Amino acid sequence: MSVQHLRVIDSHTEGEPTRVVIEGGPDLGSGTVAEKARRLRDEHDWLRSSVCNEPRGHDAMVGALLVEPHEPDCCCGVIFFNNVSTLNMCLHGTIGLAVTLAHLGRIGPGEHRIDTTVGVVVARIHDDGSVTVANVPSYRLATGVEVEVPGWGTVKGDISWGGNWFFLIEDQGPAVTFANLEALTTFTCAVRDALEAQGITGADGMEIDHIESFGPPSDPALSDSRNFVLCPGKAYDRSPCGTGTSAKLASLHAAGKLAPGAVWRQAGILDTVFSGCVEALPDGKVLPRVSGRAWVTGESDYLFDPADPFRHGIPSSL
Ligand code: PYC
Repeated sequence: MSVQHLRVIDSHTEGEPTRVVIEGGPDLGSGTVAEKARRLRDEHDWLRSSVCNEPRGHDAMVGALLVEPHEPDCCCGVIFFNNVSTLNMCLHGTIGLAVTLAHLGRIGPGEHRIDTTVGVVVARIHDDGSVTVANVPSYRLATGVEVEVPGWGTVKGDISWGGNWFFLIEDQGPAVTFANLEALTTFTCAVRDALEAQGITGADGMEIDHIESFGPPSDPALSDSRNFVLCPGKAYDRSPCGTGTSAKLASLHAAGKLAPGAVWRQAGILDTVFSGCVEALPDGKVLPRVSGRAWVTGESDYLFDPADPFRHGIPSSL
């Protein structure tokens, strides 16, 4: 492999990190972003591991590789990934990407189409620097789904798509507070394992790889609900999770609890907030729009010394 270096820009979106690779990625050939993502996963996993895993990264890191878009009129394509694998979509990461591209002077206020693994999303950069992302069409696949979770009993939830597959749980398991991070991680990992063991999946057998637990807001003046989101692997989302908020909006709409255009304020475990609303689509799905803020925190050049046994990262134990 002839890689000399990678150039990355770090940001965080409401607490959740995004590391955008702007230079030095491998040639992923032509085709759709989904095809390029498969090639990245199957043939160039060193990039994901170098960016997200120690010693450069950590378990909560989300990476974003800029690629040529396939869909027309897009400013870029992007492949998201984390400490264990590529991700379908990442909305906090899209906000981080938009702020990063603005920091580089490549885009400015206004709307920008971005080609992702699961479809085109549109990021609008507002004059105050906040970003609204019109996500991919989202929907509730099933409600009241029961899963037997060893040690926790029967857990009931919705299965919804918001760019990733989510199992949404309300008022079950440990209370959704920062003090309960460890118990929430244990609980949601047990739920995810049980879903897999019992063959409960998203559409087309796709794995439900995100588990989202909801509780009351810490302050109803600031948000409508607080969540804890377990990401693929064992790290939790420090932000309210944009695809998770989209899945929640789709579930609320399907339950008749969220009218088109009405605003839902979703707090994450750090009590930072994404606000969102839906537009109803003719096929029964919804188009979620989710807003949040991101801040650029650093720029780095990564060096790859052939003598360094960990130049491509230490595999995550999670
Ligand atoms: O914001 O969509 C999101 C997300 C997915 C995984 C981590 N964050």
